[in-house]
Amino acid sequence: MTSNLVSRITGMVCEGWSWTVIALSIASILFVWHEWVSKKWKKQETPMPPGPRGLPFIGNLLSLEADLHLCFTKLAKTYGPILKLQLGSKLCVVVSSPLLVKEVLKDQDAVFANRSPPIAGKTVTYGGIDIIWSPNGPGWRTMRKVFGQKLMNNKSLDACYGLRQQEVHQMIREVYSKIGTPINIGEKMFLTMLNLFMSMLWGGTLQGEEKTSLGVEIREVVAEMVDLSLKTNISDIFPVLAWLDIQGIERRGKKLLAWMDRIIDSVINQRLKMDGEKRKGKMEEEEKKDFLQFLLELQKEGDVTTSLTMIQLKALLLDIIGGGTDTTSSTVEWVMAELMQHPEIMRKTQKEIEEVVGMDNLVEESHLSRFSYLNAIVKETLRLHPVIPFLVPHCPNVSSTVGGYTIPSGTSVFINVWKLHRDPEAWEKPSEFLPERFLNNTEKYDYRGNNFTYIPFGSGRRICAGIPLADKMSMYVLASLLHSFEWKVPNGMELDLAEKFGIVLKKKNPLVIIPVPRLSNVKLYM
Ligand code: HEM
Ligand SMILES: *[C@@H]1O[C@H](CO)[C@@H](O)[C@H](O)[C@H]1NC(C)=O
Ligand SMILES: *[C@@H]1O[C@H](CO)[C@@H](O)[C@H](O)[C@H]1NC(C)=O
Ligand SMILES: *[C@@H]1O[C@H](CO)[C@@H](O)[C@H](O)[C@H]1NC(C)=O
Ligand SMILES: *[C@@H]1O[C@H](CO)[C@@H](O)[C@H](O)[C@H]1NC(C)=O
Ligand SMILES: CC(=O)N[C@H]1CO[C@H](CO)[C@@H](O)[C@@H]1O
Repeated sequence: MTSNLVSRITGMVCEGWSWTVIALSIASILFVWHEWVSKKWKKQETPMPPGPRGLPFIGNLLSLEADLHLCFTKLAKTYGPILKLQLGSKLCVVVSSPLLVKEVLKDQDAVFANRSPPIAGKTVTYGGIDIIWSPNGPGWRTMRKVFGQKLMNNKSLDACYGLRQQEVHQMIREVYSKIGTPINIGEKMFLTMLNLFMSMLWGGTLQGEEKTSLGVEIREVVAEMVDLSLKTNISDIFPVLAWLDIQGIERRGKKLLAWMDRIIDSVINQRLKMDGEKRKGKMEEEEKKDFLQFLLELQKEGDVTTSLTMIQLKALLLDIIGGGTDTTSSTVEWVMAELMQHPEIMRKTQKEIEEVVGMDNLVEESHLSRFSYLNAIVKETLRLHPVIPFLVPHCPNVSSTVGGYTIPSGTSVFINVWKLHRDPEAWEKPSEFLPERFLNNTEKYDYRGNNFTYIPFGSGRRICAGIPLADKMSMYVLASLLHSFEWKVPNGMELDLAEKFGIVLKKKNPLVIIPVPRLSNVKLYM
């Protein structure tokens, strides 16, 4: 009886328990449901950016035009300053107003300072461990630090001035030998800049025959790498298919890297051998120092905050060639093209150079800071023709919000610099070439990306790492071309400024013009 009662009571208690459990379960389900619904609502509060409707699977792939900068600008007219495009399974967002660009490159700089490297880029840079493609992390920070503090400072740059001077004089000699015949300026500048970089990187080692033959080999590899990276690549858009490597981009990239790697290895080994011999022989003298020398000395010091692995060192050398050659040579070509269209501006800058240098000398780098008009011309040229028109795409490492829209992590974010630079709200007569607008505004518009209406080198922590060198090299080469020669248009040739989109914004039709000597002292050309 008692046991019966006990069991009844425990039964009731248990029943009570089970009711509690059920009630609790219902409550928690309601709670989870509520959370889910409110999250959904929250999601609707920050929707994805607007954009053209795409087809299933391929997205907006077919609606893109070849000239992406024009296409993006047109789309921005319809969808506003932030819009999305689905390219296969890749989500891209294009941002094109100063305010939103500031949100990406300044307010949320750390989050957006990552990359989503294309397969070709990754393959030719030892798996994307270089400065350009590394994510925002310790490896990237060390390499940037070494690059910025050890290579791009005044002392290191001055130490290899002799190497630059030698190459610029060589260029003047070569142009002089072509007097009266048409020269393809873009092609000539590409070779000039490549020679300049190779000289600065490891030119201290190589002389004569060896230098020439290595130059030819590297030129071929770099040209092929550039060519490869301009290919639209199916694997990037459909990563599912990447393992097939349908276009052979990965295979070709690997072959090119192996080739380049062999060249760099042989240069480094030669340098290490030379150093050993030198230490055995005479005391080390302060001679023309190149970048390789700086980097190897840094490694010998063994400071942990600046020590690179050998593979990082090699990737850095490759970045300098890859990031510097095409950009600086295209800049020079665009400046020359604009000056050919504006003879009065050409005359005015030649007069400025003449007043500083005279007619009995060649231009030296120490003159550059006094060419304020030429400086304004380069700035205005980079405004109208920013040679990297969308920056290198940025990529958020976490889902974030820009302009009230959600940008999922892993999205490729394109900054439409081309459009910012022609925004009628920021620029008077935006499509006219008026270098004067930069003359009295040196602190307002520099290359540091402080004003989001003018960012030819980007802004924030991912800003171009080579600005001091880019500035020096393009000014030095330009001033030399303008001081030593007059330039004429070949008979029957039309000048134009049509643009062709690529990672680097190039002239659609190459600038071909004829040099005429300007200096009376022929010895200066020898
Ligand atoms: C007129 C010439 C040049 C222009 C217009 C230019 C422009 C740029 C731009 C727009 C970026 C991307 C910035 C971003 O992603 O937000 C960049 C990155 C970079 N540039 Fe340049 N550049 C030039 C010359 C050079 C030179 C001469 C070098 C090397 C000596 C160089 C080295 C680099 C490197 C290493 C990066 C990657 C930085 C990073 O991702 O952290 N650039 N450049
Ligand atoms: C994203 O980057 C930021 C800034 O570097 C960092 O604080 C954060 O931990 C990163 N988040 C993830 C998920 O990696
Ligand atoms: C490097 O030189 C330039 C001009 O020659 C000068 O404006 C700049 O302040 C110098 N930078 C440093 C860190 O000395
Ligand atoms: C940036 O330049 C624009 C003119 O183009 C000017 O109105 C604006 O005040 C500048 N912003 C800053 C922060 O200097
Ligand atoms: C720039 O300033 C100088 C004097 O400082 C003046 O003569 C010149 O007219 C100004 N140029 C422009 C475009 O404002
Ligand atoms: C659209 C696109 O992502 N294109 C990439 C395809 O791959 C090449 C190299 O193979 C990249 O450089 C392109 O950016």
